[in-house]
Amino acid sequence: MSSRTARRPWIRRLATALAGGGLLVSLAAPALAAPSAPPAPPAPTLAAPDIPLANVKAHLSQLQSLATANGGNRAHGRAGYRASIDYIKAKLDAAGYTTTLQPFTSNGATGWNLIADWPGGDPNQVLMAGAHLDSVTSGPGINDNGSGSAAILETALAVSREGLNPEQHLRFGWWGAEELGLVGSRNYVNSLSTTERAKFSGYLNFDMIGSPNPGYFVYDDDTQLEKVFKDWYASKGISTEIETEGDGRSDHSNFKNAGIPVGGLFTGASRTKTTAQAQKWGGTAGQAFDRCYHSSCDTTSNINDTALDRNSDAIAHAVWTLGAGTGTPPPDGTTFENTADVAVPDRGAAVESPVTVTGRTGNAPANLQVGVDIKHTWRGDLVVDLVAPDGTAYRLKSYSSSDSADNVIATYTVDASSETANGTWKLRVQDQVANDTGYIDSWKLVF
Ligand code: DTR
Ligand code: CA
Ligand code: ZN
Ligand code: ZN
Repeated sequence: MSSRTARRPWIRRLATALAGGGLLVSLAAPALAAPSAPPAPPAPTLAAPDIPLANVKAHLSQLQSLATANGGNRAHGRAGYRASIDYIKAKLDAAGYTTTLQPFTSNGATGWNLIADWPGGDPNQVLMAGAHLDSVTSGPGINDNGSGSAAILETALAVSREGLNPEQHLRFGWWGAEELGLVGSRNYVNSLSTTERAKFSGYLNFDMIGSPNPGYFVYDDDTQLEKVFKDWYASKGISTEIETEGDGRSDHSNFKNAGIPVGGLFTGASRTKTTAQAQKWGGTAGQAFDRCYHSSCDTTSNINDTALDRNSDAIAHAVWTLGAGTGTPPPDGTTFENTADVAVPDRGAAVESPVTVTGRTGNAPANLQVGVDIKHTWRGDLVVDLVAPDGTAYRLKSYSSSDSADNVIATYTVDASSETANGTWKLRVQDQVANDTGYIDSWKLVF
């Protein structure tokens, strides 16, 4: 399984569901075939809550006030930017996030990125949503990019309100100095080690998502991330187009260049809406998506509420859907084995052979392979269970009065996805009928 695929447990969960979870038996010989379990339904993911437009707009009003109180903008190196960062950081600290201010210098001035981690989730599966918080010097930058900044802030606050406990680790970022050339996000990506970059399952970018004459554009850089947004919009009866302004136009480019899957949404800037686009989206053909792009009129009146509301809800949907993962790493063939012989008392108490699993993350897979080698005459006497570290027993083989063949040499498939992978697993064997004897020769777990 490619490392890229490994970053997306949600693909594997679907594949597992299609393959059918539950206990399947493939035996070396002779066949003890068990009926294959019906395909298990995909695990239901939690539905995201509605993101209240009023809350998002309240953040925009705050950002507008901060610009007005600080020279009319929130640009890199200006007081309005630092005031914007402090506003957002205070909201996140109060909501239980672990926040970090990451300073950097550009054009001789200090800027900051704000990184907010939601505690929990698999540290090896990081899903990040980001938006640049800086404006140009000519205006308050409410659509560009208060809109993206406010929408991901309110999504982060919704995660806290809901007490979401996603499988993946959620991280949010607000970037400085995007308008100077994607500077802040480049500083952040450059600060990540190769190992840290490999832990990202995706980066979602939101730069201008409330344009007054909006289009509905979806980044087409990564097909899975694109699909999450396109399917959501389709479910609302809204058609979308791919964002065609090309790479390098916003902060996702730095993540993409680092090999991280990226996605995002955009409602348009200075380009002109076509007649065809106006027919499907409404608005005014022949007019720019945002006539106040990089201008002093990019104020709170430069927002289309419907577009901002829809995109805020689409962001929450993506975070809930993509973050839910299963936290179960994909099968990689790692094997843990015990070859010590353990005698099985004739018509006696059950015996156990332990295997200690270490170094795994998250849960055991839905198709955990259990290789068993038990030397025993008239194997029908035997009952064989796999016991998880928490004591949960999974029946591998039941007693059979008619199975007179010798030895149990078999591979069983167990849906152990609800079990923590690390810990001491046991093979439990009991001989329930007198006069045939044997022993556990070896057994193993293959992840
Ligand atoms: N560079 C962004 C605006 C922008 C222009 N084209 C795109 C495409 C995708 C995202 C953003 C943009 C800015 O001025 O901040
Ligand atoms: Ca909403
Ligand atoms: Zn801009
Ligand atoms: Zn922007």
